[in-house]
Amino acid sequence: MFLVDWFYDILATLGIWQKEAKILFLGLDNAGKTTLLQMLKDERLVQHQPTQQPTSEELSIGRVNFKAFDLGGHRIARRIWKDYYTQVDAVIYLVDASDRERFSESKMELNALLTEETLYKVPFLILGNKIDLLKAASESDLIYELDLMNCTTGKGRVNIEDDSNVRPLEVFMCSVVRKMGYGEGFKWLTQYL
Ligand SMILES: Nc1nc2c(ncn2[C@@H]2O[C@H](COP(=O)(O)OP(=O)(O)O)[C@@H](O)[C@H]2O)c(=O)[nH]1
Ligand SMILES: [Mg+2]
Repeated sequence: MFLVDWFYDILATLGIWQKEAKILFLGLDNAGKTTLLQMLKDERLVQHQPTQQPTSEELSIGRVNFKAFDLGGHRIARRIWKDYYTQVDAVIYLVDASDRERFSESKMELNALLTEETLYKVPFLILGNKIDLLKAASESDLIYELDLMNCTTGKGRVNIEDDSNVRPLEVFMCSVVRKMGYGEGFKWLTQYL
């Protein structure tokens, strides 16, 4: 699954509805958010808006706007993305799967997001990044470490009723630098945009 497929998918999906989308990239520093944004930027003809805050970055592809923020320790950033995500359409949460020492910190930040009222029912794509590294956790390990055993809603096409109170959430393992895994995740996400 190449990024380009996802790109046309998302534009097709959004184009039909004439809809703009705001997608947040969140996660601890060092998770790979900047690298992923850079990847999206370099692979396509896109505009890159210079970032105003040192802890955030922004990118637009068509009518889809991506913003990335570092969580954990960056309390100023929190205020900024809270303003932004009153109308966010999806959250892509990155975790460094090779950094076991920070799993609990990442879990805390993720849990804070999942219980955030303004993000109620917003789809979450969790990316377990850096699986090219030997010490990277497996998908089931990561689901356990992040306490998501009862939260995942299923890969593939899963219809979730609007009135069901269920938030689409899945975990996909990836390696941003190897360009693998995240395309599947994006594709999964587009069905909920
Ligand atoms: N081995 C490996 N390193 C990665 C991967 N993705 C990002 N990195 C590295 O992780 C570090 C932090 O990445 P960065 O994108 O700056 O993380 P951010 O703080 O979330 O924006 C950088 O040195 C990246 O090169 C990956 O898939 N595998
Ligand atoms: Mg960064």
